Amino acid sequence: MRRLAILLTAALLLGGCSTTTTFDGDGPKSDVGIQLFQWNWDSIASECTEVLGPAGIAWVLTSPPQEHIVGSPWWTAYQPVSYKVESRLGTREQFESMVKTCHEAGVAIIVDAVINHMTGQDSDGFGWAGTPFGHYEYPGLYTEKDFHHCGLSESDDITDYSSAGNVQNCELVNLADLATETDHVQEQLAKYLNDLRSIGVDGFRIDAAKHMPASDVAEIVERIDGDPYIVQEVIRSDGEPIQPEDYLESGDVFEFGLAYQLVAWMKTGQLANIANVDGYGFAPSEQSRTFVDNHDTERNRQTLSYRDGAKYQLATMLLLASGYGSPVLYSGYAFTINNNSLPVDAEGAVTDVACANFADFADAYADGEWVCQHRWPGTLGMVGWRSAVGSAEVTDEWSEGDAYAFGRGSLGYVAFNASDVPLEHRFETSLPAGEYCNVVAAGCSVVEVGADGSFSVVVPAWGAVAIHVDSRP
Ligand code: ARE
Ligand code: CA
Repeated sequence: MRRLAILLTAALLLGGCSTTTTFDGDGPKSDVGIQLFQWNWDSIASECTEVLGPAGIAWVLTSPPQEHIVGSPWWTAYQPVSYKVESRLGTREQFESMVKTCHEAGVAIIVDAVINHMTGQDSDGFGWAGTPFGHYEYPGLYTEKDFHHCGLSESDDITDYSSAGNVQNCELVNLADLATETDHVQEQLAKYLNDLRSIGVDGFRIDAAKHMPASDVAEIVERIDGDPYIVQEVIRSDGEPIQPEDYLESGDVFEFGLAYQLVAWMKTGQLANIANVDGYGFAPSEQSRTFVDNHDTERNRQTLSYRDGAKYQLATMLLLASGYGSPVLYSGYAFTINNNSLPVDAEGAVTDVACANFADFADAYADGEWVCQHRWPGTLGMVGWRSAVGSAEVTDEWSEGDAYAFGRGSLGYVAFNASDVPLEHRFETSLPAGEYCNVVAAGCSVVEVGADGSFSVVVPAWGAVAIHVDSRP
């Protein structure tokens, strides 16, 4: 697996960001992924065709596709009842059709794999597809003996994140904890993941990886057919014995540390820190998946989110411009209360996505409205910018106060302004003279680069101006 991960990374690095990856789908791609949180399969399929493929986005991370408990909150998806590909996001047929459509659009499919646990339900019930289950009984899959009972607290729940044994053998919020070290459990998990592979799934997010020993994850990943892409959720928290670095053998990791730093940098205006992340103790760049927010952090408010409007957009643009790691965008629905607002029909199935119209960052979103922040002009513009500059070195760096700007050689230049006041400045660049489009503004607003490579522009408050050689009027 390590070799495969390195091969994929090498493919990305060698050709820079605009390389064709080793994923099944063909076509020009960036190294950028996107989490489409709780988007149903039909909606993901059309987004691949209409937006993601044309924008050069490499892959979509879907919400968990397996049968789950019945109930209204979004998090029912994280309580597996069986491994039938049948959920409120769609049927197996719809899932298959999504994979095919996305591949045709050149977009790979990465699935959120919930493999640490089953449900957290103390009473028996039936899953979304009608399968009966008990807390420690899943017909045809698992019985009592296949679960951990850590015996370290009265409820068997995790009580101490400073103890690896507690974190890995006790129950995460009452979720029946699979004995992932056993042959039987690993075999059932491999059957599920290989079923998805047979449909064409390109890779997996390993949910709650921290709650399984890295060696268990490695053994499970080893059982997956072919060369799936792997990205693991191991939340970085100070003082804990289990850290993302422990899991690099099985694949990439999400770097939560950078998401937290982005909040700090947006406050202090120290955007230039992104160019020098060496001292922060982040995962190695080539195995780090960077992000501004995900479905958990937009709820626990530990990161920026769509609610932060222009600041959120600025952080996303900064991440997309950075050579550290590979970004994963996030797109979900508006909510005020964690458990509420997922738009569903009378049966509880998630309805098709209709994106909110984007006019202004000051816009408020009604609960249940699909924000579609990935369609904001700054985000799509910077995905294109990232593809255009590839692996070119950072040049012509400039920073003053809350502003920060840099070029990527003769291919592109970007200026950020993390303040309430517009910034007028003449930027020195290594770009060829001529007219360029500011790709982060809607339409093409023209920027004129002079014979000496400089251009003068007003960078909006909490905004950016970005130009590159592939986007000229
Ligand atoms: C729900 C209810 C619970 C109930 C349970 C069982 O909220 O009250 O007991 O069901 O019935 C999601 C939701 C949970 C939900 C769960 C199951 O967020 O609220 O529980 O689904 O339906 C830790 C883990 C990390 C995990 C976060 C949330 O380490 O892996 O907690 N993140 C993933 C997903 C979640 C998902 C799960 C795992 C479970 O992204 O969306 O939960 O599949 C420190 C530590 C972190 C720790 C964090 C929070 O920062 O360093 O490791 O994260 O605290 O405790
Ligand atoms: Ca566990």
